Amino acid sequence: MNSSSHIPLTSYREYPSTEMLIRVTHFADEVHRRRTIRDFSSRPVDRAVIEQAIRAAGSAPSGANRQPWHFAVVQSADVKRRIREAAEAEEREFYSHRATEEWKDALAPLGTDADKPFLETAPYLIGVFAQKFTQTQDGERLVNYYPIESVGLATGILITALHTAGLATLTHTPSPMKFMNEIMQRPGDERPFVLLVVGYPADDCRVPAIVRKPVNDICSFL
Ligand code: IYR
Repeated sequence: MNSSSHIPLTSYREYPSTEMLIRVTHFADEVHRRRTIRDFSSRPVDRAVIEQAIRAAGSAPSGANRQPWHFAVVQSADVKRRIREAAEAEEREFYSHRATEEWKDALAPLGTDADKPFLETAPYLIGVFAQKFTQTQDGERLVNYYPIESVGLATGILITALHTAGLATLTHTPSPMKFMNEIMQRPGDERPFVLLVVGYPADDCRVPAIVRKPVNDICSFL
């Protein structure tokens, strides 16, 4: 390995094994409190909180460290209205034609439909985009590796960071999402990954009674 550009690892922190278990259990409890919501309050949120959450997302590992992500943060009521109109048009198609009966049956417990008022109510919409290419300083176009996987990892950290801050999210995926490029002014070679709705839950917010798979059902030790 060419180590000329390597530096000592100074940021790593080890914890005593008892503390290790306490910390990870606390973290697991904390993230298990997170719920995806669809009833948002219009209460404003400090932009600095959004910036720090995005900074956290930017720490995700990525293929060849290309960091192939862009987060388009929408606050403007006008832009939100245009996004809602475009998303609802796609969703109407989805619910009336595109979705199979099997798919609609799977969604029934969530109680979703083509109306997406939260796209205007919530204080922030974050369009997450995956960059298939990186433009170098001298105009060269490099292909990125595992951009979708990398952006998925960054989005997980973003959702967790917002949850830690006391905010709620909805991972909204109107399908297709290509309208996001134009409305959010992103280049055509960026792929919209998710439209993250961010804010406080409405006072009367209700969530579906879902359960999470127990740990023994989602892992195996070999
Ligand atoms: N995009 C639609 C449908 C939808 C699809 C899945 I998969 C979900 O987990 C939830 C909804 C909508 O947002 O209503």
